[in-house]
Amino acid sequence: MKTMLHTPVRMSRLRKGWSSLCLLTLSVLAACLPSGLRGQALPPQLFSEMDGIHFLDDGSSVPIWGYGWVTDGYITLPGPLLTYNEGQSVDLYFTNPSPESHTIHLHGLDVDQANDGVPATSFLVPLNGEAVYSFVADQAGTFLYHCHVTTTLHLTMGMYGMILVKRPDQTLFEGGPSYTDDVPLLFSDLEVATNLDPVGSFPFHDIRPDVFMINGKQGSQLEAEDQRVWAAPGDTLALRLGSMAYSRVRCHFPPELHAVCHMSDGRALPEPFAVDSLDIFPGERFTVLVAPEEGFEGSVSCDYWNMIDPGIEDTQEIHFGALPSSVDDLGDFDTMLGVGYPNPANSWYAPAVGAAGPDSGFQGEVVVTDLQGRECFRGRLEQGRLDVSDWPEGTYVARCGNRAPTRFMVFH
Ligand SMILES: [Cu+2]
Repeated sequence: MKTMLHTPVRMSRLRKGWSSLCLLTLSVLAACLPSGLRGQALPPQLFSEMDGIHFLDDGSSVPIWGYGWVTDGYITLPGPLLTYNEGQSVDLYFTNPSPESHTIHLHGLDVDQANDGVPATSFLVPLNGEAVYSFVADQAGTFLYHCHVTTTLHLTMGMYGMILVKRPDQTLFEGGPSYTDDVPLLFSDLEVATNLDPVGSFPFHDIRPDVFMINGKQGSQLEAEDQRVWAAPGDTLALRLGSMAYSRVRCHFPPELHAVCHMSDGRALPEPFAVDSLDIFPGERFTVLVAPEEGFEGSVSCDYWNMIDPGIEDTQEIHFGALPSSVDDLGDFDTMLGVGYPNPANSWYAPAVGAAGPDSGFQGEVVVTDLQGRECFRGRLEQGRLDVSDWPEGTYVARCGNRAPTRFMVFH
C-alpha cells in the first residue's frame, strides 16, 4: 500500500535540498500517522515519459513522448482525459522521471501565471522533479493541456491531452442545454520521420505531418467498437471537439445528427448555431450537441488541410453506432460482443452487454475490483446494470465469469 510519502512540491518554491529534507520529514511524519490515515490512496498523478510506443493503423509503431497516470505506469497518445467539476479546486500532481524537463500548460483555463506551465513565467519540472498545478476549474467547458517546453517538438511527439470541466446537472453551462453524455474528440497529427528522429527534426517549420488522428486513432482503428460514438434513441451527445493538429480541421456533420454548436473555446456562444461543417484551428475547442436520428449509423468526416498548400491532406471519420433503447435489448446486439458500456460511466455501467444468445445480459456473478485489486462489487446484476452513481471516480476492472475482463472508468 502506498502512503503519502511522495507529496509533490511546487518546484518554483523549493530547491532540491529543501525537497529532500521535506520528503524526509514527510517520511517521518507518515510513519507516525495512525494506520488508518497511512492507507489512504494517493491523489491521481500524471507523469511524463519519452520512451512510449504508439501503434498506427497499418500495424507499425512510432516512438512517442507523452503523459500517463502513475497508477497505470505507461504513457498514451493523447494523454489521459482530465475531467473536473465546475467550481472544483484542483491539485494536478505531476512527476517527471524522463531525461528532459517538461511542464503541463493548461490551455484555455483561467489559471494564475505560476500554475500555467509556461516555463518562462512559471517553472520547469526537471528530471525526477515533482510538482502540483493548483487552480479552480471555475468555467464549464472543453480545454486542452500540453507540454510547453520546446513546444513544437514536445507537442508533435505526443505531449498533449484534453480537459473537460463538467456541471453535475449535466448541462453544458449555467442556463445552457442539457445532454446525455460527453464525447471527447481530440484531433492531432504527427510526422513519422520526426518521431523516429526528434533530434534531427530541426528546423521545426519543415515538419510535415503524415499521420492524422482522432483521439490518437486513425483509419480502421476508428471503426473499433470502443472508438465509435454510440447513441440510444433520444440521446443528445456533447461532442467535445479540440485540435492539437498542425493545421485546419474541417468537420462535416450529416443532417441526421441535427448538430448545433453551443460553445467555443470554453465559453458559451451568444447564439447557438446549426452546423453542417465546422473549421477547427490548432488550439481551438468547440462543443457541438448532436441528436442522432434513431438508427443512424453514419459518420462525421474530418478533413485535415495542408498547412502550406491549399488542399486536403487526409480525411478521418468519427463513426456513429445505434444502441437499442434499453440495456435489456443489448443481448441481441452482437456487434457489442465483449464490450462494456458506457465508458466512462457516470450513473451506471453494463459490464457484459455482449452476452451471446438471445436472452440478453450476463446471468452469472460479476466481480469488480479497483486498480489496487480491492473488491468493490460481487453479485448478480439488476437488468445487466451496475449502479456506480455513488462510486468514487477512478478506474475499475469488471470480470464476468470466464470472459476477458473489461476495464472502465467512473467519472461524475
Ligand atoms: Cu515536454
